[in-house]
Amino acid sequence: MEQKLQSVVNTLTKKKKPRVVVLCGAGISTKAGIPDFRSPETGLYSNLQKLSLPYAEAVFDIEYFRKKPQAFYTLAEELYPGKFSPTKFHYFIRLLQDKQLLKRVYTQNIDTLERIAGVKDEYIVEAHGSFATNHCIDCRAEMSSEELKRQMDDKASGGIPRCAKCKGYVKPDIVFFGEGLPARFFDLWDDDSEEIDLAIVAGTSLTVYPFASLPAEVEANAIRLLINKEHCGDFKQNPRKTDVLALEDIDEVAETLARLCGWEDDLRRLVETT
Ligand code: CNA
Repeated sequence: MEQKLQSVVNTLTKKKKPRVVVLCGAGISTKAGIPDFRSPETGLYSNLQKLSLPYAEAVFDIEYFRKKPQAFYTLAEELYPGKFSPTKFHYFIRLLQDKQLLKRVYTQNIDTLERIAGVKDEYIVEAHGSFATNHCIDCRAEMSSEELKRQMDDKASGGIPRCAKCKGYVKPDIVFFGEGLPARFFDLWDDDSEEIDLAIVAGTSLTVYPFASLPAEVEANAIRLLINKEHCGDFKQNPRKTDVLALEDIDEVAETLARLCGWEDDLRRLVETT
């Protein structure tokens, strides 16, 4: 592993002002206790029987939500931010920011753990939205997170947040299947994709588009590092000579990378004090 990571370590420590982009998914948060979608046995999709869904993805399908919002809100209860703490890998991203190497982190996650680890807004693109803001799915009126949570907790009234104006269902601004991604995602990627020295792709099965197409759009002169238990996406379909594969536990790879870069103490300090 250490030998494999050498080109990555050289880029991080020897190159002048390297530009690092992190592209990540649910796998970076499994160690925080949040299940991913597709890991066999532990993933959400294999544990959704209790929601009686016609198919697993229905829980994040906007048309299904219109008919049966209960399934999403049962899951939202489990995933709602505030219950979880960042992992070592989240702090590794923060370390990249502190060392002024981070150009951007594009995350598919809705758990906001990048923010909680101290990564600043300007560096984060929440490609699939987050729980930070909420809107009525009919009239688009905004609802504060406090009010959303209050209505979620009001089980006597059903626990499904409803719009004060039109009584439509309200949902957090998480991008469901059938909805578009935020403009910020496309705007920033247009520029960022041309200015990358190292792309760290971590904790994603690279199956949800358009996010899954990002690694293929990283220019040929950049190094791509995949940290994931499975070999997937463009790393499998169109491997490049300079690709680095770390098909191991994400937090362990983060620790190894920090050690090889001489940042072990910095990472430990962030984990212990943030
Ligand atoms: P996914 O399809 O579930 O893939 C996760 C990947 O991570 C898999 O390839 C796993 O093998 C891998 N993995 C899991 N744990 C580890 C680990 N400890 N070390 C190494 N590899 C690991 O998830 P994607 O993100 O690719 O799918 C996109 C969906 C998932 C997005 O729309 C998210 O909104 C959605 N999601 C987000 C969260 C969250 O916010 N934490 C949780 C569950 C699902």
